[in-house]
Amino acid sequence: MTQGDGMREVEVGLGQLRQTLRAWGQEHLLAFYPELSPAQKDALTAQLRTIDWPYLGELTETHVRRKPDVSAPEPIEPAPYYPVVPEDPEFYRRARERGMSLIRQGHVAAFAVAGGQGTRLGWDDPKGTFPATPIGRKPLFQIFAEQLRRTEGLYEAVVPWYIMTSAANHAVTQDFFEAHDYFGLGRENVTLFPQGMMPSIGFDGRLLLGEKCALALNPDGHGGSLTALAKSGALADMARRGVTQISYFQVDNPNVRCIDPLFIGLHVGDGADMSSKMLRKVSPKEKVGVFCLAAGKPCVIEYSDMPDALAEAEDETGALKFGAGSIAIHMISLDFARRLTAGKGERLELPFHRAEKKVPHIDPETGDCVSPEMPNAVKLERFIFDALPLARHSIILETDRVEEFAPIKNAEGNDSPESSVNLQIERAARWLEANGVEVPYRDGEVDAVIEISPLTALSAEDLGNAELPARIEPGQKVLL
Ligand code: UD2
Repeated sequence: MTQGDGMREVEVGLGQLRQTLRAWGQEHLLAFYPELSPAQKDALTAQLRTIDWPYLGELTETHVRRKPDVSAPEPIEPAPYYPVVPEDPEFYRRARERGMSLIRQGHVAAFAVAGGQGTRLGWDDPKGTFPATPIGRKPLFQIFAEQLRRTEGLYEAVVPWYIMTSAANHAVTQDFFEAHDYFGLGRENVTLFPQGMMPSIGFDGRLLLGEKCALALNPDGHGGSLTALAKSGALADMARRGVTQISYFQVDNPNVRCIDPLFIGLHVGDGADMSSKMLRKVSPKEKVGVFCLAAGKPCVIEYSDMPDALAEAEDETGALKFGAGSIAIHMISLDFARRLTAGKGERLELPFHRAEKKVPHIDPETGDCVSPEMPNAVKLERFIFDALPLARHSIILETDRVEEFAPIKNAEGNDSPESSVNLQIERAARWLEANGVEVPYRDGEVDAVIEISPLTALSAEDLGNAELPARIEPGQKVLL
């Protein structure tokens, strides 16, 4: 093919593209085309050609021009769950054994979603690199990696780890793992892949240019992780390794038990497709989704969509009626993930949620960079918990807040680095006390700074194998 032919082909292609854009009211996206370099022209047209315009047009109608209906489904009831204190300890013991056996046979993989933008925390690097522990200041990724290393040692099995990043943080995350030699897990057992992106849509239905040669995009939500697992080849890799169960968690919670034999055992024993951990909400307004049964099907209603009347309703004991908070920890069977993603690509049947955001963009008339002070666009995201109603069976396991939930989301106050450190110390103190170690308290708070490495213990029970002091002195710093 001569250069001239090639050029003509590009121009013809461009004419068609322009027509398509015009038909969808998006011709402004080519406003700066004439002034772009050849490489930029290619990049922009390639990006625009990947868009499924009829689908996006439909979403714009239902989610941007109109607001999707987020009223609570009816009839709605609280979802049943396995309590943290077992009614039948023998049942839990057998479940734990089952979980342990699955880990030992290499049937369990870990999966962290780490594609979020971490804006609230004010940490520009990937959230997983945030120094989270009280003394060692270990990054979140290292905490999870060390948990997996200890699990692998205890069970003499590999636990492959999959990490979903986003276009914005993939390269930095990859470099971080390289620089730390994959924290000793073996690079062949750690797979990083970026999640999908969605165009951010202006309130008038027009897409925004992030640069003159590129759309403004946003990550497609952790619900996009199912598609990303499939597209990246991670599901196929799991199948090749004999993995049958995926242990899903968020990057922001240093106390998460990445691999929990009891949870795995209950989920598999009940033949569940997808299961969840929950804890009792501390207040009606706590920012966690709530597990419900909607017309008999399990679902999570996100905190922002929960009507006050339901959030505040009490049961006959005076406890919150809808008090089962989701802490975004799930078991997902590989079969279920494959079923949901088979042949569907972007049309995964999880709904999109609308979030109104301030999206910086290029003004198509003036070419100026605009940083809006008020929300100007809709970001569309999918949530992983919307897969729950699609599961043929699903269980919920209650857990203990101190044991498993110390999230880092905000720069200060609730769910901040400081509140997380306090919870990590409280948990470490509990584990020590469970093993007969005396821990000092002042005004009801642990009067020491204690950190237990995941390489030392994964639970109070596991800590029993370590060499421990008889007591901790007031004000002491203890790193075990
Ligand atoms: C999430 C849950 C909330 C509760 C809480 C517990 C949602 C919508 N809400 O609230 O119900 O369970 O967590 O801590 O999930 N992420 C991606 N890609 C994305 C978006 C997010 O990987 O496109 C990851 C992100 O890196 C983080 C996690 O998902 O690990 C949570 O995201 P979030 O901070 O947006 O959710 P949050 O804290 O409002």
